Amino acid sequence: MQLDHNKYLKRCLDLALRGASGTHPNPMVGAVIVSETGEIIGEGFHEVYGGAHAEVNAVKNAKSDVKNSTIYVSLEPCAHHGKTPPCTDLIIKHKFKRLVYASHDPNSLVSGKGIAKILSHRIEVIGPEDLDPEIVAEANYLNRAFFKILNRESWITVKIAINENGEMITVPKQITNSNSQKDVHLIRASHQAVLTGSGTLIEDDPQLNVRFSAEELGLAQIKQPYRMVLTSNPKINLGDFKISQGEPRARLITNPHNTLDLSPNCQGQGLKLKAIISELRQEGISKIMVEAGPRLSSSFLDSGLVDELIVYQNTNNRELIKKMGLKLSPILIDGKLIPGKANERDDLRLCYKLTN
Ligand code: AOF
Ligand code: ZN
Repeated sequence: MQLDHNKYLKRCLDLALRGASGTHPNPMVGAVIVSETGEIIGEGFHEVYGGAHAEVNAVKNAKSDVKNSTIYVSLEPCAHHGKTPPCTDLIIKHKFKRLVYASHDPNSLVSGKGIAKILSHRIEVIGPEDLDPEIVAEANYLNRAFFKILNRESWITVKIAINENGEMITVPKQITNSNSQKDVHLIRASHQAVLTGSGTLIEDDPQLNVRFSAEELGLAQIKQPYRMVLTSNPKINLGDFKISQGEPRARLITNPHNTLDLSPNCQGQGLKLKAIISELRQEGISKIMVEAGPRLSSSFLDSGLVDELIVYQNTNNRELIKKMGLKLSPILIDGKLIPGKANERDDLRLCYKLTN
């Protein structure tokens, strides 16, 4: 029987997304075990950093013998002894007939290493080169932050919301559509830290945490992001604001000499933001969402540090984006626009990829 690779890999990607909160800096990975007759007999995903890999969970959850079945994985199975034993050994041990995987794992501990071993055990391997480029692009897109962070860099997402006049709205409570709020909370949950400025802190008193349940967001669990306020104002006391409530404790980031100038045209400010991001990276914080007012958001955009800009717009009028004067290019995968999840009614969510 000819198996529909796209169908099972799509399922892998859906499963992988359930691990969007708490797996970082590991990738999101899903695995599906399919019998010779095309029945799904096991499913699993990487649920938490340091925990079992997707393949291990799929084998553990299998409802019948996996021998001679096909294992679909969204990412090349690992070949190293890390926090868990190599998944390639598991595939060999259980005598799978075939492995189908959608993305190469550029991690030098993994890349290509396990595939040769699997082939030497006469297990058929179908990799990205043999698959539909669209599903491969989707799998690569899912782990875009992981791929960048492997190169000792950070991933930065800036989120803004604009009203029908193209003016920026700083907090999601001002967006009428509750789907946008849910979306924002999902994005917070999938980042390690949410960063804002003191302007937003004072004006909006935001909490910047995730207040939807894991179930509501379609996640296995929620890891609350670190919350950080960037300011040059030494008088700010976080205890005066809602952000001081809850865990993990919010933190103030100031320049030691209080010379942090975040105005968009301030010369050299990009460097200061770079220094802050690189310090956070050294602490292991490498996936950061900026949810701030126009000044800090613009500073980040000017700094060249931003990987993705997400704009929520409560009208379907793309002209407004142009009015904002932003020089942006939409996310393109193999020439196709990936607009992100469209919201119900009149809210529009636009994702712009700003780095390669
Ligand atoms: C897989 N399946 O589900 C995941 C993989 O520290 P460890 O042992 O968890 O290994 C982490 C590395 O393993 C990670 O950097 C990536 O290269 C790979 N992740 N591989 O076969 C999975 N999460
Ligand atoms: Zn593994």
